[in-house]
Amino acid sequence: MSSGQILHFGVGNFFRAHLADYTQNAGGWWIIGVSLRSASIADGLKKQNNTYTLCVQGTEHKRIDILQQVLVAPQNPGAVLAYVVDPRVKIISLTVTEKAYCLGPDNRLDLAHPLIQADLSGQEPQTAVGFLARGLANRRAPLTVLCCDNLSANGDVLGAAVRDFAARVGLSINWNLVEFPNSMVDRITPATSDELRFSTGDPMAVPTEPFCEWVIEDRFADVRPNWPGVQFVPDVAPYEMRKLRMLNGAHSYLAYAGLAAGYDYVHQAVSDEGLRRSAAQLMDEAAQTLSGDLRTGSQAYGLALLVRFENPHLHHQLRQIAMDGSQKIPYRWGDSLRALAQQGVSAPALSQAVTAWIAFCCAEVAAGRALQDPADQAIASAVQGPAPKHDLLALVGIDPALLS
Ligand code: CS2
Repeated sequence: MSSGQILHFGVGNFFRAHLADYTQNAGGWWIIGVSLRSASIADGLKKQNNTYTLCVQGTEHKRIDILQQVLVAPQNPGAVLAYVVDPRVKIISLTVTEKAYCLGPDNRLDLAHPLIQADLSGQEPQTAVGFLARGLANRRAPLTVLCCDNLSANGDVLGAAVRDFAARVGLSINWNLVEFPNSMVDRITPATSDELRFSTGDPMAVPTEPFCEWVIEDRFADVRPNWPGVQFVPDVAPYEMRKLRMLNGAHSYLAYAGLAAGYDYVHQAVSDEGLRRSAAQLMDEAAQTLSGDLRTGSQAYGLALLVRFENPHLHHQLRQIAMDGSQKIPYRWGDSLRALAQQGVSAPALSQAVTAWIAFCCAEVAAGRALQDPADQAIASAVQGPAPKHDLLALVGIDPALLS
């Protein structure tokens, strides 16, 4: 059995239900967590010896005790950098959400992003990309950087972002030592409710579904845990396209259309006949952009997704999924819309989804609610400007001509 340490950026519920669970099942490995911003998760976990209850709906309550410690990067950036360099750390993994990569519309590092500007200026890093680039400049041992966020070609994109950062400040990095495999991650993991905290007696409990999936490009610089159930493949792209375009694509549609219809949770939205039909149609449209076996099996995959969405025990809030639309929509709908246009196929359900997002933005601004989106200001000015639809579509890189 292999052993080693993983340094993990982003200690939210998804990581605690996915990578932490898989790694505990593998045995022999420890995880050092890093919170890039708030201290609340680190503080909460520290009070209970860095352990917590993973509540796998319908099956088990499992104690996860694989975290050695959780660092809060703004409190101790030097310690985080030291771990990036530490040869005992064989893998650095990330679940920091789409927006934390600070990418521009071309999926490259946005060098004008205020946090990236600050990191480039030589201050102690604040971003994952800044920590990686500055740490890698001093790294002498092989390292695998494993991005586990819902971005297309997530490893390639992160690798390019780190390279762009390093090039901008003239850091010299031994790239032969580092691999950035792509990966597809899947496990529906809602936010923790007060009810769950109360019923488990664990303020840091994490609810999740029984289903989980992880497909990783088999490109590691050094040893890795023997994660049970993980598929190691030469090319992750087909799996990642299927998951992003079908699962996440339908999720985002249900979020925007479901909120407009007055629902709070995914299981309610998917039980509405009209919304369910449109979500299924969106998945059918997305499936036409897939290739080979995954396209052949897409109908069964889509049906299984509807069953997962129907799960009434998860209480997965539509508002949680609706967050950060500007960051999610390009991968979830934009890529499918472009692929279908190239095939000359119309996409009414995907177009309906885009319309639902536009309506959601307009409704939130009209109601005076703060948009939970890093592009909140741009969205608000688009909505209040002369051409809301045109300007909102430009924000997510969707050409109006693609919509049916
Ligand atoms: C969801 C995802 O919040 C969201 O945007 O679509 O977190 C989704 O639950 C996961 O990707 C499922 O693996």
